[in-house]
Amino acid sequence: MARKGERRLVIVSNRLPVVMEHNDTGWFVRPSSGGLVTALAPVLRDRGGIWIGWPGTSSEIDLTEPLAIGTRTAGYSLKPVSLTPQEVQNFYFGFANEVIWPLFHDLQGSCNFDPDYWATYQEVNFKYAEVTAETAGKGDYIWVHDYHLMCLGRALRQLGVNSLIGFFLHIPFPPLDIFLKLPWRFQILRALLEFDLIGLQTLRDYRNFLQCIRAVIKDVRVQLNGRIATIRFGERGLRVGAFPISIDYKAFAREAVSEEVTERSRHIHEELPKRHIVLGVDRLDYTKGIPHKLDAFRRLLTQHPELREQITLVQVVVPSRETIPKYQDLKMEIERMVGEINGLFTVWGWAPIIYIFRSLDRDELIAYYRASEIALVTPLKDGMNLVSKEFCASSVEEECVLILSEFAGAAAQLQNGALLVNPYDTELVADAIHRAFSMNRVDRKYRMHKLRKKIRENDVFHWVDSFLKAAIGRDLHEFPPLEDYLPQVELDAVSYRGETAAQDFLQGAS
Ligand code: GDG
Repeated sequence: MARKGERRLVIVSNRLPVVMEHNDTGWFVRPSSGGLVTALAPVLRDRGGIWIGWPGTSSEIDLTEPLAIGTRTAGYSLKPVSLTPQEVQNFYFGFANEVIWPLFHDLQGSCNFDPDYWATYQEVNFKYAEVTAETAGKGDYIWVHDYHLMCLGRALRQLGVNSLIGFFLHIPFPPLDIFLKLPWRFQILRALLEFDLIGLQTLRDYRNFLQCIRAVIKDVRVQLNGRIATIRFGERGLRVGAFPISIDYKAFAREAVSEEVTERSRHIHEELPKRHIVLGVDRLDYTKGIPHKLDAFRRLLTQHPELREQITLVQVVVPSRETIPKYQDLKMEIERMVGEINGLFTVWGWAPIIYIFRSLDRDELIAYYRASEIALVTPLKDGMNLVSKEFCASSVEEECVLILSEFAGAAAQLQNGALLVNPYDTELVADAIHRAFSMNRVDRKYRMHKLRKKIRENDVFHWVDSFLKAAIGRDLHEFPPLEDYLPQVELDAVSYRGETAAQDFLQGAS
């Protein structure tokens, strides 16, 4: 139990930061990868806290023991939310991934606005709210993450929770003309107004959000105050700001020079002697622009035959959402293109593309970062993109070049050192690879030094600190350190109205 009056950090996200796996001896837990986990795990590991989310398996299995083991190793407690297969289908694969994900990445043509998805989305948000209301104490700070849980603040209020609640959107917020396509545009914005602080990745997202609020919600007053805006709506007042997420810079820089990583990175280069490595690391997702990138690489080899046998694209694609047909099609498209380009240009002893379709362990990932001369990060749209920052942090010799899409949130911070490209302009991307390949050492060092400084000064702890300062005027170090937690968290009761509140919520939001 937390000491009386002490504020704890309660994180709520769609998934817990672990993957449950089964083998002959039973269930076990391993940490999962992904942007959100990479960003928040170091924070909670240092300070402890509670993480609420779906454990990724069907509700019939008793997860108490494996999760307790996960808790011991993770340094924070995990609280599961159970979802039925039908809920996972309509809420996660349906509303989150077929409606909000494509729409918020400006791809409205890929949306499936199924009203059943919306109904389940609200029900599931209410489920998360019930677990959160049971778990969080009155003084705790509840920090909700991402597009799966945009109605959670509203559900919590209807359950009588008066604590301060923050929300951070990891993906972009779309411009008004795209957002207006959403059939539930009013309900989503209205629900978001129940949070006390809304954090977005960039100033572009922040401006889009405010424009949507002004256009869709009547009688709302928006007061701009530098990078933070105050919204007044009836009795409520809340704040909105841009808080660019980042990485644990020191950890990447430290691990990059470890014996293990140095050895692995040397080995990668020995396998590709005297060749420049161009690295791509992307989740399997149509927003990451992988086919466009492959097309640009084909153009480069066609227009600059002198680069053949001197340059190799190592493209890591991390499996993701593989049961969705659109993602299966994308995988086939990528593999067809890789096969075609390799078939066209390969000569004895050199293939232009090394394609890896699996998740790498962390040391291996950092070894690839360290071994590569160029990183090619070209999403069509991305909330931030942590890979670009991790590559720079791991580039300890400061001799590498980052090519970055201007549509990644990271471009706002990294524009002075990276070569910015429009990922749709494959000729421009090919030129940028050529430029990076030919860049002299002084320029490379100058650019990478600037990039690393920027990321070092704006690391993940800075991100959490600025969000919490705006939320409750506290620094991260003012939350109790890990040793102040007992293994089992005792709960403060909250005013709880059960069924009636669930019905109010559903009626109010539909
Ligand atoms: C969302 C937003 C936003 C990747 N491959 C491996 C691996 N990873 C880790 C990387 C990085 C993370 O996954 C990917 O983060 P991104 O930011 O690039 O992208 P999303 O997963 O789409 O994340 C994004 C982010 O949330 C945070 O707010 O930046 O815009 O879409 O940390 O290192 N990790 C390991 N093996 C891999 O093969 N161990």
